[in-house]
Amino acid sequence: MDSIKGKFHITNFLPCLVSSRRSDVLMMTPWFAPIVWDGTYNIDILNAHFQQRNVCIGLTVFAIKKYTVFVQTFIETAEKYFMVGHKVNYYVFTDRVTDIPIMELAEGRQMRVLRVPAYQRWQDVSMRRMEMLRDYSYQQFRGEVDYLVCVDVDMRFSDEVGVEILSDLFGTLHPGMCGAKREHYTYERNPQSEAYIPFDEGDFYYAGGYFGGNIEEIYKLTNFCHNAMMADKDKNIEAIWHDESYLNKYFLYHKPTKVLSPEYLWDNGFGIPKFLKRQRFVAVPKNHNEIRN
Ligand code: 2GW
Ligand code: MN
Repeated sequence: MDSIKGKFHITNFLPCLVSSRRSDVLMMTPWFAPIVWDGTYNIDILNAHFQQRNVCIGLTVFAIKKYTVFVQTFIETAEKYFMVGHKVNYYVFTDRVTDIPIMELAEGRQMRVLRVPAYQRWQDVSMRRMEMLRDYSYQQFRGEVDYLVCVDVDMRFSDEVGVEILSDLFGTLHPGMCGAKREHYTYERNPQSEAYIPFDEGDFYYAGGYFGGNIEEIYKLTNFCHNAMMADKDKNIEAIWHDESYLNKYFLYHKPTKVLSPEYLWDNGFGIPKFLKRQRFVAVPKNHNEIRN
């Protein structure tokens, strides 16, 4: 009777389990990590799960020199959309402590301003984030939060980002590179570099501006990236996309346990393709001349 529709046939499951699927996008990596898209998860189940564990989530950003101008919008929009209903610690790394606005936060949410040095070269400003994240993971984050979400500051939240993203180690598909052929990924191609990835390797191209995981995993990731950058520096090499290149190298041999779709890191300069049902975290347009000099 049930010869074709066996016990595990999809029609035997509850509608809410079956509806958590998308047929237009890749939903799982070949190593069985979920790729998080709108319509692929049940947020009520996940909220209950993480609430029960009473998790605290750390959100880290760097606002060095003129990038302090981005902090207000970043935090305001995070208050509205980031992990609402869960415990959140914002960690703002800056060299200009007095430029960071004092903001009123919802209950269960706190902000810590961490004073750090400002490197002269912008490439170093970007890359040294790895070293500082490593050091603070060990010294401070370990005792304060369960997960870290590490992002660029020139961004605003414009839709929900919740516990569906949490996993031991996660990366995000780069909005400009999803759908590109592997050989066109802008990995570092110099074999002398610690970030080198050959043309016939690599799964996805991950964005430098959005990764996370538990503290232990973020410690390992940032430690690897920083050490690789220092080894290259000794050889007078710098990878093509700085920290992003080293991050991609790390993820090649340490597969993320979850991958976030570009919903989680979008730039409206790319338009809004059909598969993109939500833009949860988008780049704030910036006047490069004014802000970077
Ligand atoms: C200054 C001049 C030029 C470039 C960056 C900066 C700068 C960056 C700065 O003066 N102050 C500062 O705090 N930053 C921090 O570095 C800030 O958190 C910013 O979001 C982050 C990355 O710089 P950003 O956002 O200007 O560069 P994007 O959006 O092109 O970043 C992508 O590529 C980078 C590597 O080149 C990183 O991998 C980054 O994560 C990517 O999103
Ligand atoms: Mn950015």
